[in-house]
Amino acid sequence: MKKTGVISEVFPKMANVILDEDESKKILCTYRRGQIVDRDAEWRERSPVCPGDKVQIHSYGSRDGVIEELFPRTNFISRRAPGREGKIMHTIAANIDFVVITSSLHDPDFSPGLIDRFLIATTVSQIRPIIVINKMDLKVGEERPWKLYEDLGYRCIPVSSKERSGIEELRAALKGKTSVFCGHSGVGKTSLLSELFGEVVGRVGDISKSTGKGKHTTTVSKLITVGDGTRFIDTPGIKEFGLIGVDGKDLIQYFPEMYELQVKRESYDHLPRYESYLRIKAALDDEGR
Ligand SMILES: Nc1nc2c(ncn2[C@@H]2O[C@H](COP(=O)(O)OP(=O)(O)OP(=O)(O)O)[C@@H](O)[C@H]2O)c(=O)[nH]1
Ligand SMILES: [Mg+2]
Repeated sequence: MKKTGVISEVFPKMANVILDEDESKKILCTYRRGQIVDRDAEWRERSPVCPGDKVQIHSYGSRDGVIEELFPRTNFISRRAPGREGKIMHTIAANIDFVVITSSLHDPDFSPGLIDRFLIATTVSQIRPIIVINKMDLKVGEERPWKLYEDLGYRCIPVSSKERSGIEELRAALKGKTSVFCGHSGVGKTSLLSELFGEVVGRVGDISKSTGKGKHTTTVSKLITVGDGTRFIDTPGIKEFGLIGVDGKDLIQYFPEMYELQVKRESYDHLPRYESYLRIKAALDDEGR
């Protein structure tokens, strides 16, 4: 029988599809790459489908099926597939309303590098970002390291999944929308999603005592439906975000506060994101060579 649905999890050569007719039903589908990918695309997809993709399937019985067609994506967020040579990309999620760039205040410490890369990627793909700062219970004094993003006009929501603070504000911001939670390992994406969802979403891991980093507990992205049209996607923590579709020489345009000064021929090396800009530029220039 033909049915439509949304991809919730992707495994090698298989994917779970949540049915549009009944969100409580999941069908494990096989797929043939040749049938669903665009062979002429400049970048080859590491996997031809991703969470959030809308598909038509042919189901056999109530549990198995095959993906027959991938519907066009309204948007998607992709990065260079890590550890792979050449133009291979990893599409993190498709058809989304928000990228929730998840960070933590401490354990691991707030780090702007990955946030800046995600902000650039959301600009490229025209998806709204929200910056979430988790683990506010670890706050020391009046520290607000995310203030620079607030000053730039980005929406920032400080939360603590442990103390359940800020959860209602975040829930209200994401109501009725599809949001993908991304960030370093150990910042508390899965913990936070379990709070928002009201049920355990997946395994939660420790922070390594020696490195202060997470241990890559979530290994497969997962889309969950809340029932009121709200959808969340949990993703594995990432170490690096290789940008696609951004040229080193145009990079400054993605840092509007610096670009504005450059256009006016004023110096901008005193601005808070300058170091981050230089690092990303060096990485892009390196790739371009
Ligand atoms: N103090 C504090 N710890 C938290 C909070 N939220 C999560 N944690 C802890 O942070 C650790 C990592 O949490 P996870 O939810 O597994 O983090 P994650 O971002 O999903 O990590 P990956 O799946 O590896 O990407 C666990 O030990 C959690 O208990 C919080 O608000 N405050
Ligand atoms: Mg996780």
